[in-house]
Amino acid sequence: GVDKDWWRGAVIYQIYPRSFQDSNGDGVGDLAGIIHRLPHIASLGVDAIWISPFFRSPMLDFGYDVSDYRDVDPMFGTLGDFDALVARAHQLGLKVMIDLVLSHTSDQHPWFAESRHSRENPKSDWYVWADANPDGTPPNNWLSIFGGSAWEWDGDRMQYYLHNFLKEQPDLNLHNAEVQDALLDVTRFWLDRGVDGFRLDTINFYFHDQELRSNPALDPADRNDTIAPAVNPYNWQNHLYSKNRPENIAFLQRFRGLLDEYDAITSVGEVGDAQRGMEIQAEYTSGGDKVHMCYAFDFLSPTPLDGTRVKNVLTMFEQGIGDGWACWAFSNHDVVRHASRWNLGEEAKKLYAALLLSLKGTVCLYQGEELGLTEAYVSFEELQDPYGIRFWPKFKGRDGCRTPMVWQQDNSYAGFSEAKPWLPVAMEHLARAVAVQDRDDGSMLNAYRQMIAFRKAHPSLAQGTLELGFCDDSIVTLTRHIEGGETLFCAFNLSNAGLSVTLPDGNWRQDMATPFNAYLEDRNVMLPPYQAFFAQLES
Ligand code: TEU
Repeated sequence: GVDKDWWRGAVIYQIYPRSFQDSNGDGVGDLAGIIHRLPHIASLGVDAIWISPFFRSPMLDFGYDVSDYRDVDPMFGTLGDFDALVARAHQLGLKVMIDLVLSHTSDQHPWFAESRHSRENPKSDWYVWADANPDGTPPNNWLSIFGGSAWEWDGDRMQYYLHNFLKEQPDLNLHNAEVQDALLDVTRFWLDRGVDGFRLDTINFYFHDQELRSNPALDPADRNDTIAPAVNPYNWQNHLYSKNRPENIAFLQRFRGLLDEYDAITSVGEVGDAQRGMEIQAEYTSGGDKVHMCYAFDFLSPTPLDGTRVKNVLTMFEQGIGDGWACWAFSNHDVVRHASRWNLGEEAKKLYAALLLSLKGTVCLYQGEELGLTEAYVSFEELQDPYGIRFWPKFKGRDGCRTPMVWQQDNSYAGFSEAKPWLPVAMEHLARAVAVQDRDDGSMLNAYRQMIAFRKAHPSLAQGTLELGFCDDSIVTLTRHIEGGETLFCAFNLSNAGLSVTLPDGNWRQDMATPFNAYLEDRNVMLPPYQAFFAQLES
């Protein structure tokens, strides 16, 4: 039968389609390009792909502004290409997850055109409309993540509409049951096309407070820049009323009910909440009747990831997640690549990969992470991201992690395209191209392959119980155990100095199938800089 729990502990590879592989020479990646490169992804040993949005879109937020949920943007191909992609991925043993953006649409979506037209049309209540204050100002103090008020004046309706992101991304009103029905129909459309799961964009913004109460200001000590960069005034509010409203639970249950009509479908919700993170993540993923996984933001923040922080985050999840499930990532299309964010050298990158792939939960890798790519520099003249353009130069935007994937070194556009790409190829990435790393046993790429295989060979890593051992800034030790199966001891040296730790009691056998060279001296685990150690308990 089908393993309906395949997603528990799976490794998911995130594709940003604009920048993965161009097949038609327009400088922008496409679905046919992804099909061409699926063997590379399969060679990593991952379980699934998550493709960032490829739906019809004016591309003001590069696909996160959808104008037709049921079609592929011509820039990316056709529905036929999508069907071919699913078929090929399945042949290669890869599940396919797509990125549903249900919280808002593009202002070019026909629903919005109709809704803004008048106050009395069938879709007049499909978005969040509100009158101005008597002095003409917006209804409350809610802010857009991308800058300024979250309210935009519409001269036709003579009302404000809500947008948590760009003004061209109006928020849908999920308090309206017809809107919920329409979004579930969209979901069904893709389930019927054979997808295996969904990444749900900004599920925390599905509902807003219907009384439109203003958000309280945050005490400066409680500011947290994991969601928005510190220069953004959005960070200075507690978004109590604009997100994560109680009505979300019932909608997520409806959504899950639909998924459960199909076989072995999964969902990972983007549940960022700087103030109530753990509580919301547990709430949305527990009970088996809402989303399957929460996409954890804790390791996406600029805060350096030392051993103490790893321990604190893992402890918080152990205590807080209940029967819910986490999905971890170090990098994605929104944040500075972690190699640069944490200033990691080659050995450190491998060590952090091993740590990520040893975590309890599900893991997302972002395209190029397996090559050890650093953040690319994109000049203001070349910048495409509206968020970066808004806050330049204090925040340089998200383009530095969205530059083209590098496939070959000896090609001006790295084998990505025959035309000038929409964002420049980073010259310093060329020596890290897939073709170069493929032939080098000691490469980053092969270290990722080895650690993914190691995770597969040791189910205690993805799904076992987690017991934290000695941890400080430089070292993390964990014991993992799976019922009726192995017990694994893991030690990670996150520092540039040699360290040793003592083995826990018991008879341990070192497992050498990793890219590391730690060793035992009696009961001392000797860990050279940035090395990891794994051992199994002998019965
Ligand atoms: O991001 C949601 C989100 O909260 C963003 O503000 C994110 O934290 C920010 O980009 C970090 O720099 C999702 C998508 O991942 C993002 O690409 C979209 O722009 C956004 O939703 C709007 O759909």
